[in-house]
Amino acid sequence: MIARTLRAPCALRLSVPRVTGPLSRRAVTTDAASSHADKEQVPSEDDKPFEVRLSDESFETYELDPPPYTLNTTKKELKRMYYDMVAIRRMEMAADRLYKEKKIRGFCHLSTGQEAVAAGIEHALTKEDSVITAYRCHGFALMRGGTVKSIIGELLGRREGIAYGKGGSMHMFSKGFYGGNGIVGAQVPVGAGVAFANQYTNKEATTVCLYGDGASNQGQVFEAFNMAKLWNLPILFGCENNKYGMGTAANRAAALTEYYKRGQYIPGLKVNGMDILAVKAAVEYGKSFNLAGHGPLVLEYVTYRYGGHSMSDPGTTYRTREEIQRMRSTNDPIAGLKQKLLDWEVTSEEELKSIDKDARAYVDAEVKEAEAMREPDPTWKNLYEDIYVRGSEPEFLRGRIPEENFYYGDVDLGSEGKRFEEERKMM
Ligand SMILES: Cc1ncc(C[n+]2csc(CCOP(=O)(O)OP(=O)(O)O)c2C)c(N)n1
Ligand SMILES: [Mg+2]
Repeated sequence: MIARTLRAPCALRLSVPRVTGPLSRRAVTTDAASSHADKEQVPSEDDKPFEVRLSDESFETYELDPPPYTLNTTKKELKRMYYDMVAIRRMEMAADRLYKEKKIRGFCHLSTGQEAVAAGIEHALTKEDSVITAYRCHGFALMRGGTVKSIIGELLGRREGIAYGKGGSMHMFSKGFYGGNGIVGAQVPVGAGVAFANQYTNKEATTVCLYGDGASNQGQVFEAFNMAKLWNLPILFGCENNKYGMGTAANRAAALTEYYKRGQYIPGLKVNGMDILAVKAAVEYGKSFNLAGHGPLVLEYVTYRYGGHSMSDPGTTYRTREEIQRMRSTNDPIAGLKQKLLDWEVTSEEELKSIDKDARAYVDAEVKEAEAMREPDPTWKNLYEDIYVRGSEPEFLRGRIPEENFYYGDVDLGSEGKRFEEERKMM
């Protein structure tokens, strides 16, 4: 039944220009160093474009012509990509430490191993475009313009955090970044709504809407697909396939693990999510597809998460240590790009070391500042503020009992902190 449905009629083929390139039906690699460039062709200038050839195994397509297997980039951009991935990883390492020191409480999901997805997507977008993702969101928040200080501050629950310290790990937002969403799959219809808003207001923008392989089995994902296709919304649905959900291998949870085909009537594109260049090329292509009015695409970024699902999961009960070690040592997105930058003589060992040092110094300094932020005052104002957009609060918020009702107009900013303290002592 499924197989028959997937062999959709040719009428569904879209009229994007057919590009010459290798056959689309290949197994996608997760080799992070699979792209090629002739070092003789690499210009000496930092911002002069040159061409990189992607591996034949960068993409697999469904009812879609493949993207070009070449990508124009510059030395400057490649170095920035490297910096971005190093910064994300360093920030996640800081979060890991702070969680273990019990300074970060609650949930914390790290993306170590998946950096090429967040960074590669951002390099294909402008700030006019939108991104929305699930709870594994720290890297996306950084790429969308959040500072390390505001992200770590958020994790620590500080007022200067990116969501005033009230969202925590799973709920970070910034301009053009709609979170950070904790309910598995919930961001997919919301992302379709963002794309609908863009279409409705004639904004030339795409929406990148990410979810996990586990989330892709949610009913609401298919409902969102249906509306997106019906209205031809400019959206790039994207399954970050890191091979596991929460303690469950993808093939134990999904009847069809070819996530790029799961839009059925929506064309799909599977991408090597360990190669930042392949990710950038895919999203650039997807964006032009969206903006040409062809409607949504379903992307699948094939990637891998090194750590557990969250901090409470050692991540080794449902997969072998050898598998993790193999992915780390042979498919790492940062090491892969590093190797290419050296092979192509885009940069020297010394310059790379100094980029590493700069990224680490930036992250470390910001983490230090975040740790020095004071804890928020335990006031009623701080507790009830930001439930509504400031200035649009209703008269009161109901408590469990009438005595617990909170009247916004009643807040005495001077004394309410003290009142809170006194009430707490009386409990
Ligand atoms: C509706 C809902 N069901 C269950 C959960 C608990 N839960 C949190 S993450 C997760 C697994 C999701 O896996 P995947 O989508 O592959 O994302 P990954 O964690 O691998 O990035 C589950 C079941 C939830 N948050 N929301
Ligand atoms: Mg997963």
